[in-house]
Amino acid sequence: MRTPLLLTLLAAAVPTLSQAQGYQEVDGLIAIEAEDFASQTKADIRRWMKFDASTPAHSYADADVTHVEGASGGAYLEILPDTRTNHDEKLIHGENFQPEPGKMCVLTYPINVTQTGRYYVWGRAFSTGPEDNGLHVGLDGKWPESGQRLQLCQGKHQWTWSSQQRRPENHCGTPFTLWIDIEEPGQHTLMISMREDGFELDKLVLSMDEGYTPEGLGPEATRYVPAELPERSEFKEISHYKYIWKVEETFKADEDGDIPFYLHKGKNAYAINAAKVPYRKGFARASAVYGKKKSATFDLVLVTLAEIDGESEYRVLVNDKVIGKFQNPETEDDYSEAYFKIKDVTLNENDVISVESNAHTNGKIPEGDGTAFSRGRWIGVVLQ
Ligand SMILES: [Ca+2]
Ligand SMILES: [Ca+2]
Ligand SMILES: [Ca+2]
Ligand SMILES: [Ca+2]
Repeated sequence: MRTPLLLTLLAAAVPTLSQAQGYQEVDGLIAIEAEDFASQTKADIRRWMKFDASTPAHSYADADVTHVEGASGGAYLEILPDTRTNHDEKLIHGENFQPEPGKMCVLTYPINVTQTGRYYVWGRAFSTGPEDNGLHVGLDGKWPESGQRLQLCQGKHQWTWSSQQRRPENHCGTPFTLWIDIEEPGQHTLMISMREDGFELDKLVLSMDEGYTPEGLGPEATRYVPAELPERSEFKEISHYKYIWKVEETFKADEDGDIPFYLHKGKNAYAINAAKVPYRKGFARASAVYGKKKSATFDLVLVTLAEIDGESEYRVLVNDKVIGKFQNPETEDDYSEAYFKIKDVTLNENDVISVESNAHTNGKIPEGDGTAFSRGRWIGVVLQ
């Protein structure tokens, strides 16, 4: 029986990939959209929140407006609420300030690297005050000193790149002083965590090149994009099976009969050469042996190819006894698969399953002095 149209459409849909695809190092560089993180934890006191053009106004403490304009990918993150925006507001460790990395607002990003070594970490941030410009960076659950206290001093009130570490002797940091060392190739987890609330992060760049400074929106995110997977090209509407017996692999065409099958290689189908007039009268046959298997009961599905030239007939036999007769439907889609199910077929060891088909013309397609013939094509038998 043909699967209803709706099911056919559903079956053709390809499931989408999960959102968190991860990032790939390309020529010593990894670029990450901050808002496309894989996970956020330790977010009960402060939280990274995503802002884009569709974000409604929020009701958390905050000293500045949103800065979607100029954000890479049209989105960024901010840690809210922001209750320390200047030196007059109380500094509360573990609430609006967190000197220790990995304690608050921890985000993860899966990254894959082929090149090992030192990666300078750049953040693209928007700072509007002295207390919204610190961040910690870690790797694989560890927070090395070299990744702590990313600091932005210059470039206030605009999206600005920084790879500067805040140090006791230099609060504003100096360029190229914040980095992560990656010692093993392969999969890692980049992590960031809060130092100061109100921090706004748009993008991260990890670069092995010490002379490299991102500009503007920075390089395009180096997302890991997996290769296309092949979709199934035959037995398309078979939703489940125990065995698929393809003609070429399993069915032996009968060589003693008057009408032989040949293998139509392009379609992996058995077919009758209906160009030969004697082959237009009668059935060709091919058989398969169930083999040394336990007796079992299946739904058997014969899979044929419908043809525009005619509606071939089919017969399915077990040990020479006919158990099903079918005729292809009319079609305008040449070689589209048709499915004929016989329920509850019990097969025993060494039973012989045969399929027969014939050539047929529906008189619609002119050819030479007459009309074209379908070739009784079929591609196999499915046992469910
Ligand atoms: Ca804000
Ligand atoms: Ca703050
Ligand atoms: Ca802010
Ligand atoms: Ca962004």
